[in-house]
Amino acid sequence: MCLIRAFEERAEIAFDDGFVNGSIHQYIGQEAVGTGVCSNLRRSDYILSNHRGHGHSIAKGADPKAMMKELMGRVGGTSGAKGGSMHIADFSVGMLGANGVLADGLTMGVGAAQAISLKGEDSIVAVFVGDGTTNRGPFYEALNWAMVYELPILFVCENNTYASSTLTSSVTAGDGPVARAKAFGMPAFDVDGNDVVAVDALAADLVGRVRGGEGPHFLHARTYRVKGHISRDKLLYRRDGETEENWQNEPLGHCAAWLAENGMDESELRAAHADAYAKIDAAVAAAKDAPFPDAALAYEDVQDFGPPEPWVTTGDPS
Ligand SMILES: Cc1ncc(C[n+]2csc(CCOP(=O)(O)OP(=O)(O)O)c2C)c(N)n1
Ligand SMILES: [Mg+2]
Repeated sequence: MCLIRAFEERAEIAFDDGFVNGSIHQYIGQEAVGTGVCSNLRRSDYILSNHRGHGHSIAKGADPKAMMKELMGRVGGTSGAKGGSMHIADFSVGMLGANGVLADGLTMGVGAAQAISLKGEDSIVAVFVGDGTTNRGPFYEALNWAMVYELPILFVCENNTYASSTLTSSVTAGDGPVARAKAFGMPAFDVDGNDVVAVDALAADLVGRVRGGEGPHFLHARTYRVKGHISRDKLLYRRDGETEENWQNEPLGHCAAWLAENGMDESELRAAHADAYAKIDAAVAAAKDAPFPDAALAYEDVQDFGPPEPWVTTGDPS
């Protein structure tokens, strides 16, 4: 969680300083979800992520140095500098990709789970999806297909309260994501997503059930997007004091209190933070030092069907 927090804070500075093109969606305030879930996965398991994917990638074991290079479009980036912040992937650790198209990770995750099932492997897939995205059609297709084929997949809904500038509750009918998952017959559970110990415990249970052949499960984590939707967001749609109130319950502070209660010395915690920032500062320096890729590489990794067929008309269009 410290590493994710440090990455997101330094990424924002890099963005503000003009080193990152496009936009970045920060995971600050949600670190407990990705960490609690991924700490229960094996390297041979897979995750699919969304547009807010830095935290998921780090939690699954992607190298922050290569990720920072990807954000800055440099040689050595996780996707060869062609993806950027929203398209980080690292197959070597089972991170099958972040995605800028809402809900696409769900359907691809179902595809990965189907492949595992067909091959008879014991890996599982975890897919991260935002609360707002549960109002998109592919969410339902994915849940339905996963249940019909009893696939080894854990759906993780991160309910951070907002979909861009919209309160998700104001555009969502019915009783929310857990009820919707249960409507497909899928076992679905709710947890305080700011409490990493609680997320870890629930994820351990559900990952065990999925791996044990009990089919798809659904984990709904209540949390809060402390930062704006993207880094430039001025949060003008929030009421006064809302962010500050929610900051009181952010997951790193929550976890620090739990660790103190359970006997961890404060100096150890400070050392963990210092270590995380040192690692990320080194990643930023390495990314700034790395060259931009050769322009000719833009034509590699591109599907090429050759020149287009000549246009054939069948007659007079009138
Ligand atoms: C298909 C599609 N529609 C719209 C968008 C624009 N968009 C990007 S993020 C977002 C809100 C997503 O909210 P949520 O699923 O709650 O995820 P969060 O950003 O809160 O993590 C929208 C509407 C998109 N990327 N893809
Ligand atoms: Mg959301």
